[in-house]
Amino acid sequence: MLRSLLIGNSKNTTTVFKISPKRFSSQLTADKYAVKRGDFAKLSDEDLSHFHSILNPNQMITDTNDLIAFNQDWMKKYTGQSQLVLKPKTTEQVSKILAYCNERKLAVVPQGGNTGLVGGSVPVFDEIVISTASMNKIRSFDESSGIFKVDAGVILEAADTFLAEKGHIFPLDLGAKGSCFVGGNVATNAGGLRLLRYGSLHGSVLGLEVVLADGTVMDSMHSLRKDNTGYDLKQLFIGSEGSLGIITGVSILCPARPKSVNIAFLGLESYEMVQKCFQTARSDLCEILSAFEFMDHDSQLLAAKSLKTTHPLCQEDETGVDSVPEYPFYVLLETSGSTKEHDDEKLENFLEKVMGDETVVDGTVSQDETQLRTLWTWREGIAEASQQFGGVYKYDVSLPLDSMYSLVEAVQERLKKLNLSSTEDESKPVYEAVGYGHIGDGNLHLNVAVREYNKEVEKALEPFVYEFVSKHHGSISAEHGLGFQKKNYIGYSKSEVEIRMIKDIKHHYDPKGILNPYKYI
Ligand code: FAD
Ligand code: 2HG
Ligand code: ZN
Repeated sequence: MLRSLLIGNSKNTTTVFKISPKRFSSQLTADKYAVKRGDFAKLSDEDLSHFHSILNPNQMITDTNDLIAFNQDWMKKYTGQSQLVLKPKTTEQVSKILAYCNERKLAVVPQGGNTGLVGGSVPVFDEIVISTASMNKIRSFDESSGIFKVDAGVILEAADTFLAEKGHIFPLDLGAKGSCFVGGNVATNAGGLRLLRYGSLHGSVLGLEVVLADGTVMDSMHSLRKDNTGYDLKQLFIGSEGSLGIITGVSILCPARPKSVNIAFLGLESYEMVQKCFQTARSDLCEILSAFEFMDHDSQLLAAKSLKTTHPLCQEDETGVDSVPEYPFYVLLETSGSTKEHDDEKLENFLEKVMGDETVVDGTVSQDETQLRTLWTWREGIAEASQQFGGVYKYDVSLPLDSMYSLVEAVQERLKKLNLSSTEDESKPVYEAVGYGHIGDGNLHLNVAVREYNKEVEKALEPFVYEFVSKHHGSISAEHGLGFQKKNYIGYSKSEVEIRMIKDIKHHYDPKGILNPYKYI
């Protein structure tokens, strides 16, 4: 029976500092992956003086300690050696910086909130980091059309908070919302938790302002829902991961904010039941279904260990904050609509049906905003929980629904066979391989939690995972992108002709290859 929820620097300096090799030692991406430095110019004191003529001293970072955060990614898997971070405030400043870098052949890395999960946002060698952190103005919002225009460096959560006051919602939500930037979201074509409802950014972004490698500004910050004149150029930059230009402005269509939101957190006995539950949700909840996420048992164990609170489906008298009931799978389902009574009734009927025919064996629903947020943490918290033991290998793949979870099982079996995996034996490099994700979008997240980053584990996983995905006609990246991690593997998802066309476009708009080298392709 369904029970109600119980849970109840910048330094003013002109000298080029060298990153101390000792500080990063063997963890440097370039060493770890034996990358050869491209034929780019090296930063000189004259370059610094030039940047000083464009920016204020507090828009330039050269201090060794202050550079660390910009050189290392969120997973602490990739480490670069940049000696300079530039923080332009205007599109004109970005344009002047890129025109100069292009002329000098200085390589650059566009960086947003640095929450990317494929090593795309940090340098490999000494590329200059161009951070959009100081480009954080909301440009305009049209209440009648819902068209919202922002600088690329606006934090996703700040954008959504602004829109909430106007009765609208940003059509993207993800666990990193407090840190990632809208420009970074567009550059990665982020998918997130409600793609099922609001679709991809390829549909909701109406226009972009982008600075090309040579400093040219492409201004297409349109307010038009329909425009069939010529190629839709903005699409080239959505998901281009900093390889084609720096996005400085985004125009996006933001729908009305739902007035009524419900969450159900469910326990299920098998992956088949997860699929059945999704089919029923799609047909019976239909227009009010706004998210359908699944988690396997061990992903919840990882979350429990890191969240240190009682699992939503644990009985009141159960002890231990890091225990999880023995259901093999969990589903978090969200409904969003405009009339509470209508949505409640629909959800109740749905739950009666799926519990009546034992598709679902346990569950709880949110009763208020606090409970709703807490339930989401058990899904959103897995990304962070999976790296609590030292590191994590992450894969974000698209697969047909019926073969989706078999990838997790195949990887678990492979790691066991190779004697790499154990939750108890600390001498084994792998702690656990877990699966979860946006089942409504056909997107699985496979996380392999490790005690430390380890070549043997990486070799066991790659290209094994990509071969599996290719064999099942999936995509090796459903949402996080190619970045550094998958740059050699695009062939598993794209044909030779497609790869050639991608290379042609890159070469055309960035002939010197200064934008985010060593990544993407
Ligand atoms: P960054 O990490 O700074 O950069 C990412 C890439 O975009 C880099 O290649 C960078 O060079 C480029 N880039 C950044 N800004 C610009 C710009 N202005 N112009 C051109 N290129 C630029 N992703 C999802 O898709 N769905 C999820 O549900 C999701 N959940 C996440 C949860 C957590 C806890 C974390 C840590 C990450 C998650 N991600 C998710 C991945 C990540 O948050 C997204 O990819 C996000 O969109 C990256 O935004 P960012 O501003 O941090 O970009
Ligand atoms: C999510 O859906 C994100 O939570 C992150 O895309 C997934 O960390 C991951 O692998
Ligand atoms: Zn995701």
